Amino acid sequence: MSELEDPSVKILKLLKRAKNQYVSGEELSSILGMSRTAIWKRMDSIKEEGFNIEAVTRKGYRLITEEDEYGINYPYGKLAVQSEVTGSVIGQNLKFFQEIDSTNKVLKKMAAENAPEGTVVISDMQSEGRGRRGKAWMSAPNLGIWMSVLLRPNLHPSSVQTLTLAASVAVMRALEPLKIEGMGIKWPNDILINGKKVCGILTELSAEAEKVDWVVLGIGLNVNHIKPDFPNDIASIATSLRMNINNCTGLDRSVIAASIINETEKVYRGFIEKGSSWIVEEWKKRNITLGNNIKIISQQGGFNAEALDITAEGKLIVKDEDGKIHEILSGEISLREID
Ligand code: BT5
Repeated sequence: MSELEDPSVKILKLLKRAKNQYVSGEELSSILGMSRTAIWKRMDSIKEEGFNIEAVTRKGYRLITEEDEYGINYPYGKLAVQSEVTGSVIGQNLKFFQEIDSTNKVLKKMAAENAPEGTVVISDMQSEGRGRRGKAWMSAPNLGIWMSVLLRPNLHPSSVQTLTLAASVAVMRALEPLKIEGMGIKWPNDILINGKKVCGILTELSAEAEKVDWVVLGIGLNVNHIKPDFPNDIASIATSLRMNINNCTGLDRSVIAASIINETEKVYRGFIEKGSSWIVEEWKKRNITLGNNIKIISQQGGFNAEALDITAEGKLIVKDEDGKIHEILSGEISLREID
């Protein structure tokens, strides 16, 4: 367990590990180095997040698991997520909201006020969730993971695109145990399932000429939506994890959010230790873009091309219909058949 970890998180981890069995106050107090009264007080903060804890004299404490309407055992919240976090940087400082305007907006403000690397902001709903160029991101309550992660990499601003690719690799790695067919990354970092968008990532940064100050990775993942949960304008282009798993009544967002946090830490470390070529390889293994005919959508108008490769910096290399090679740094592409 990390030294920085909140004692309530440590208690919850121990109670979860005991799987509905009692853990004595004495045992908790010796593991945590806290008095039994201090432990007892901490139980209140855990109960406040909706966990059902039974306390029985001479037996101790027991976590009672109850399924909600989605078949999920524990309520979505700060402690529920942190009790599944295994790394030591990302997610140690975590703010959880029931409702805010945008997790990226809140975290950018915290970054400017010196929040530490690895700070995470999650909200059950966003009233002003945003995609690129100010487009709206639909972030209804109870259904998805709307989360932002703060990094302070020692990088030149031109390397941030690789970090953007790294974020999509981390989300894919977190979702792979679900064994969903047809899932892959559309350049640079949308995750699609059979052509429909399940996850979008918005990277924002502050940098000086030579060095990045901070990067905020904003991750929006549709988890428990069924088709009628999407507004008409996106119902035909969006999907959720639940919609792609047979007989699924719902997935535990705390567990998935924590897996994304854990994989982001591993992939970020990999990037720092092994460099951008490792990220590019990890990205290529999971991409559904290279080798396809695509359409580049830009403000100057679109053109059709074949996606050939990506550079070490994450730029997309394409060949247009006249055989000319272009490198695209950012922008939008469509994977649809050329019309
Ligand atoms: C993205 O933008 O894909 C990045 C989305 C990032 C959202 C996260 S949530 C946490 C954090 N806080 C924020 O405020 N934002 C980040 P873009 O590629 O521009 O895609 C936007 C387009 O996706 C919209 O114009 C819609 O067509 C579509 N869209 C909107 N909501 C969607 C949803 N929930 N699922 C799938 N597609 C959606």
